[in-house]
Amino acid sequence: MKKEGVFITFEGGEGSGKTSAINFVAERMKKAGVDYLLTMEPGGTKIGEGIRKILLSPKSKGMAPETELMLYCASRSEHVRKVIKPALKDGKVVICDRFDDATIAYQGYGRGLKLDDIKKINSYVCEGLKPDLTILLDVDPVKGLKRASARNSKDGRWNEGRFEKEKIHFHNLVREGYLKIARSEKKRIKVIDSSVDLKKLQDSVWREIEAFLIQKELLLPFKES
Ligand code: Z5A
Repeated sequence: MKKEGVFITFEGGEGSGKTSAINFVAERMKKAGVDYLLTMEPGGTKIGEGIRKILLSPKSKGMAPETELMLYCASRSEHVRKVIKPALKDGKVVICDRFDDATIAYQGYGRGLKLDDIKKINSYVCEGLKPDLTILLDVDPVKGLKRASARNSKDGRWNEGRFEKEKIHFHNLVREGYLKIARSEKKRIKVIDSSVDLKKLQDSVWREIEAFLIQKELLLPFKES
């Protein structure tokens, strides 16, 4: 029987460097022959992609926070059952750009919905699945939003999403929320300062992931020849 895989999530505010760090980690894992799957939330399935469009569209301005919560969780329900659990069963290292901590940080600390309600819904939706390791990239939202906006202009993504349009106060609440979650789960969540330059950030992230994969016997320790 195949050994169960591991579930690694990336969290952090807008422009904190999740995508850049995940792509770097994927390159390293590919070179090392690790069997991995990259995925993201909201999204990761056909239904999830449809929900993502609704959630991030500026046309959804004014959506009730409770509706927003249910849509993120509906996307997650599909994702857990159809993609994440089967991949873990198949022995893969699953790397997911945002997961349940994002709902606590954004809909809980950011929008002010009750944390206990969110935890109950998350637990129902995830059927007990929790990340084995979470990398939280922490950066001042002013800096993160500047990076995201520079990237959007470069890529021709002129239309900012619904969350990028939120006031800085909202992004500060989300950041504080993430840091509170991290303080309560120090073993699972590794906080990495993402205000440093990109190369430094990618190296720090890889060091955490490499150590974790070696500990789980999914990667052989590198030996100098
Ligand atoms: N959301 C929610 O509310 N509830 C939930 O349950 C879930 C999500 C799951 C998804 O948006 C939104 O949904 C998200 C939270 C909410 N909204 N917000 N805010 P998304 O998937 O479209 O976007 P995102 O997750 O926020 O990611 P992002 O904006 O694409 O940022 P990123 O992936 O963290 O950053 P990046 O693309 O790697 O970097 C951005 C740019 O900065 C890029 O040009 C990089 O080259 C540059 N960069 C990155 N790091 C550095 C450093 N260290 N130095 C210099 N430049 C850097």
